[in-house]
Amino acid sequence: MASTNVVNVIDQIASELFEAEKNKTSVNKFVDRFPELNEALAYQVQEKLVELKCEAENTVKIGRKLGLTSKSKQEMMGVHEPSYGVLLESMQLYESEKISTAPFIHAKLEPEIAFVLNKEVKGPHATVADVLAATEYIAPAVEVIDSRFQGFRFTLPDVVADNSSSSKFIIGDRFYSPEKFDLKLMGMVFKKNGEIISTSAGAAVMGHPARAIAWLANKLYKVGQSVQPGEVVLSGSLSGAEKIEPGDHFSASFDGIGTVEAVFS
Ligand code: OOG
Repeated sequence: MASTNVVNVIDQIASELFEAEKNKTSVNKFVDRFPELNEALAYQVQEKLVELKCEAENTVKIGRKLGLTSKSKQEMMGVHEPSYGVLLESMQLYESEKISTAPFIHAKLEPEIAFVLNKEVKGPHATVADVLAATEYIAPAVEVIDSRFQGFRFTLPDVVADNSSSSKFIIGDRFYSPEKFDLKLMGMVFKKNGEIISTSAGAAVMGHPARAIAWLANKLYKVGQSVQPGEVVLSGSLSGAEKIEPGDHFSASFDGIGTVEAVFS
């Protein structure tokens, strides 16, 4: 049973993060104000925040995202462990629509490989092979991340509480069985306004993008959960995140599975 004090801290942080997103204002890191905010408590804040968002947006959970699964992202953010967050139906956007930057605080874009599962993946010893056997299809994706923290500055518990900087995501409309591909060697070219901004391969994500999902299943096991059939999972950025400005046109092309594009206004 959580003590009243802990419940108050969870509610307080969740509501400040909820208001920050709604009002497009950023907040300071919470670890300084709430020294008790560790990773485990932060995941409880995340759950509360997701509850508030589901209620306010009349939406439902459809999957999870991994964050900070690549060296380039860990170095960029100064956080050296992965995190996960929850994806909601209201976060999904489509390639054909122009995305307004108006609701964002200081959004960035990341190229990722999306997995859609048709079987449960359960820890504590889930492997890459278990994830691949449970994957119905993979697809190219981009994630819009938008931290509620000033200057994108946070510690691991802060970013966990903030639903791992989740904002929006787009999944390309062609789907492939993972069997035909060696996902560690899958090349990726990330472009902004026609210029290449980074190149990478699947192995940038924990050596294999499916390893990020195995990590997620093993992490969820500790709180009595698992990755569920039907869930969409974004396996984490293959490269550094790129700032989004109105008028930007991004594309992420993956060897063999095609390109996903995102246009902003
Ligand atoms: C945390 C989320 C990073 C990824 O794929 O690495 C992330 C952040 O950098 O704000 O989603």
